[in-house]
Amino acid sequence: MIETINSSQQAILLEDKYGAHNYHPLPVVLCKGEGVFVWDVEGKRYYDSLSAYSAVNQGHCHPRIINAMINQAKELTLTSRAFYNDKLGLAEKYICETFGYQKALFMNSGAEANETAIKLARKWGYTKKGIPDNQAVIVAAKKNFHGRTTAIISASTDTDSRKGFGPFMPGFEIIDYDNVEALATALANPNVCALWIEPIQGEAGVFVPAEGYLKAAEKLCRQHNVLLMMDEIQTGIARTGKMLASDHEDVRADLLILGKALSGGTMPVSCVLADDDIMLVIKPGEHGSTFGGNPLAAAVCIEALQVIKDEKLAENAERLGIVFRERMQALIRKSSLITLVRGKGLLNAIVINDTPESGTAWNLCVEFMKHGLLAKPTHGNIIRLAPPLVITEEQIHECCDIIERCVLNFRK
Ligand code: IF1
Repeated sequence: MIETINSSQQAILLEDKYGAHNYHPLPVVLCKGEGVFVWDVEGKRYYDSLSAYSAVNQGHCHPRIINAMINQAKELTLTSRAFYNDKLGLAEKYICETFGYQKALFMNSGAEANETAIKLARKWGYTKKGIPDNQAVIVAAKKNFHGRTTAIISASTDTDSRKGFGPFMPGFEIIDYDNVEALATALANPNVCALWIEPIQGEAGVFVPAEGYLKAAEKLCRQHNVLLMMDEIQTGIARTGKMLASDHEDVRADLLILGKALSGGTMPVSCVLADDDIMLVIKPGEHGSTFGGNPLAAAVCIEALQVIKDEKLAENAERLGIVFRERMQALIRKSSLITLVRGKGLLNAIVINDTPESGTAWNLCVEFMKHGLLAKPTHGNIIRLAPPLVITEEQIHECCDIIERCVLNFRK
């Protein structure tokens, strides 16, 4: 007989007993989501200010996306790519036209999309740039986050992501982020096939590079015949106030990597976009996955992107991001607990005036939770604040009121 969860404590105990301990969640057990709100098992409502790390940009359980999912699920969910299906081509066309590329390769998780991009870049390096076999180098940035597979963590500089998981994959050179000189030096190596960066480093703590960095990176890539691989899995799909964070500098990646909100947080859908001269280096049978490009994901992806456009969520993120940062700047003037706020659109972070090890950011997030707002620290003393993009101005002020009340009343 299947048990039902009757209390948060019961759910936590079950996970502790039967689940891997690979996370340390805030002590809240959610059972319902709708728009900007989530509810715990006891019926308490919270503002979701994390959006599952920008996977729920369209809001929890968006009716149009859920209906698209239900309708397709009743027809056909999975064929494998051994056969065609009647939805994938529509999704490939839709996403190519949305972002301005010739080809799309659908996968599932963001990590899989990054792995796909690595393989595309390397194969392009060997077959088009003439890099000697197995000598291809991909340049990545310190403090990057691109996923948790063993190849991806081979390019990570984060101890928690790497410790105990070696040996690591060769072929990555790590340089300072937001440093054009370091870029110029690294990309001059003729064996470099790609530069792999996030337009804003999310997990590192919402690090926004200096104005012009992305444009300089694009220029240096063109100059050295290096592919620009842009990981927009967290920053894309309207999160930063434009359809892509790259759009703020009018930068066009050679390999555009998307995930998370591609499905509105309903199921794993990711995608790599590129033009023919890059995408077609992978031949039939050389790459793929069981669920990659399944008809359910295809139908959901089209609707999830259409909602972003129809509801003008990028414009809303741009406008309310300014409101949010102005409120936080005002709070900084009133409290020494927060040292700064940074971000673009509705991808923001506040930096807490205490050491990462102090636990202050965590304790502040627990206070937020008690007052009806869910957020979680990233890297110790930085709290990311990223609500669903459907949030209204009145609701963003309510969130800021909660943050302000907790900060001004916080006692260590
Ligand atoms: C976790 C972090 C965020 C991403 C970027 C690729 C991926 C992610 C820019 C991989 C995924 C998620 C993973 C999730 C928590 C969250 C996260 F804290 F891990 F680092 F957002 F910052 N590129 N980020 O942000 O996509 O394979 O997960 O679909 O691992 O705990 P994925």
